[in-house]
Amino acid sequence: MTTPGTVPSYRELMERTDAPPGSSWGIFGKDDDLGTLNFLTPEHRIRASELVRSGQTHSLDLPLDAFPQPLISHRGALQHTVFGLNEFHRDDRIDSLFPQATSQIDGLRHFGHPDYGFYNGADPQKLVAGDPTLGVQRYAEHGLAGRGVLLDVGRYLEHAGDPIDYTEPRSVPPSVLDETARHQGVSIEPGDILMLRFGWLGHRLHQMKEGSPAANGSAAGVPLVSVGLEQSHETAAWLWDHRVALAAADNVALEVWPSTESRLSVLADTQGTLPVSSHTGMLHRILIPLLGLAIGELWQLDELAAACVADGRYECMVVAAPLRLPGGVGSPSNAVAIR
Ligand code: UVW
Repeated sequence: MTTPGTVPSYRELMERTDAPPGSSWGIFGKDDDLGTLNFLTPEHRIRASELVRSGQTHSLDLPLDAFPQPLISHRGALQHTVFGLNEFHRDDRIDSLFPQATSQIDGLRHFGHPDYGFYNGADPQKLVAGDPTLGVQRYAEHGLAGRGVLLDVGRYLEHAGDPIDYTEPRSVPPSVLDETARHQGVSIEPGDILMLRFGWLGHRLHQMKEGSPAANGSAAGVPLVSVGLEQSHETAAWLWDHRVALAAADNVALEVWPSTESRLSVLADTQGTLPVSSHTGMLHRILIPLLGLAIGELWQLDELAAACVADGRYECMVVAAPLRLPGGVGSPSNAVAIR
């Protein structure tokens, strides 16, 4: 197993001939199914625990029923039934739970690369219910706790006189992440849980409260648009070279959505063997199957951001408890920041 200090750079990954170029396959072991969570070691957890000062906690999850009209149309609203076996007892059941309908963590079977397949060459036949291969349960088993760093990109861009227009897709290049970190006086360390606040979710929730049809996104026939990370190898390099263990954001896909302006293409696109879809050009196709990056989406970061702004401290301990669902594709994140 490679230790974080000895992992190759993204440039070196791109030069690989023993595995797909740009992939981390085999770097953490030939049968690895944890990916970048390998960067989160016991030493990191101990260091993260030392960041706890006030003991104040901030939930990073939305309520499970936050979107009665789904943001992504195929991920419908859950049905929650509460029943009792007698007058003095209650039990409950959830039907139609789409684990990625609200604040979530994407596991490593969520995306494959059209030319190279799934992370570490996993057999796609095994990526079914009942088989644990690349399942999100691995994150639960490994334990997801470490140093969280918040980059408040939305606030920084506002300060820089270039505020985000949430009605447009906007690509945020890695240079803006560097500028934000510099502005906040914080650095990204190997094994970090990176949290990017664009302000998108707060805007969305506000729209929902106001009853705007745009708030229901694709469910209302309104195109879903979101600010997010630029779809480029430079972004992938930035995340990998910083040894980010998990990258989460308060938007719908971590990256900009939709991916219509993306420069990323795969051989299958250019050879015409893959129909154009909403996944064409997505950074997900590099981050998850090639790098093995754990991704968080729709994380609720506004409250945490307010606390960080108040005392100028943008690092904390983050603990997340994804479901131990064997073969799960994604999971509610169940994440909490402790400061
Ligand atoms: C999108 O495809 C928008 O994001 P995800 O499937 O990762 O939730």
